[in-house]
Amino acid sequence: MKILFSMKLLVMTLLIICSSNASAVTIKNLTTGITLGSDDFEATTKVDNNAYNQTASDADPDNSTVGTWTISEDYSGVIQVTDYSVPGAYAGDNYLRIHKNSSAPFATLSVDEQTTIGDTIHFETIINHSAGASSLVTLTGKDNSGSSVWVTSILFAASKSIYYVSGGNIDTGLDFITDTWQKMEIDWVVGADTFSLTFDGATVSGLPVRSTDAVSFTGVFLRSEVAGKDVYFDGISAPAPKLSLVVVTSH
Ligand SMILES: [Ca+2]
Ligand SMILES: [Ca+2]
Repeated sequence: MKILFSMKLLVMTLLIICSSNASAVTIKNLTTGITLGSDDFEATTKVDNNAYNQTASDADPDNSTVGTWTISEDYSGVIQVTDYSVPGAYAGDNYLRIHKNSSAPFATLSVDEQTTIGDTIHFETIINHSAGASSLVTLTGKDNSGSSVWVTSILFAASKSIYYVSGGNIDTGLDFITDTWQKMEIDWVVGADTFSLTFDGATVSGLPVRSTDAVSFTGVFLRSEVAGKDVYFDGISAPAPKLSLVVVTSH
């Protein structure tokens, strides 16, 4: 009886740990269940401890759990993994800071190319804009000839409105708050002409893709759009499971 009771407790505890990991994914193929890209920036080799400085020594993300980062920056300090206290990490100690300088720096998380038409791709991140900042978050794929195309682009405008980019910038009706960590999610079925955006729990579906030519999925790139402003990303994988209190009453 006591063994059975202990087993029950163990199973309940495992269930709680599993459920707290359920949102752990940045990029996942929901059809196959395979995680394609994941990073919480806690395992990166170097961390920038300071506010933005373009000549700081390089501290690019280089140790994602899954997927591969490519950083495009003209000065080493422009895109950095940092633990600087402003705004501070959403989870853990570290987060990604993308500063916009006179060039157009961006960070790309590339994944194993997904070529099965009809598979559902899910992307999620926690995002935070400094006041006046704007950003572009784009899922990428390839067309039939193997050329890269931009599948879905979400523009966070300095007006705090969220647009999708498809033959122009079109208001989703969703807004964001500056200096605040908020969750964004994109769901796209490989080959589909529409996608859905979920921001802070509110979902808008049926948004036209930027390019209808994509027949595969290859990753996501993140860009800051307003010179002198920072955009931050974190929580790309879930923090370590929180300790859960399990109360069991015996009769
Ligand atoms: Ca850098
Ligand atoms: Ca983190």
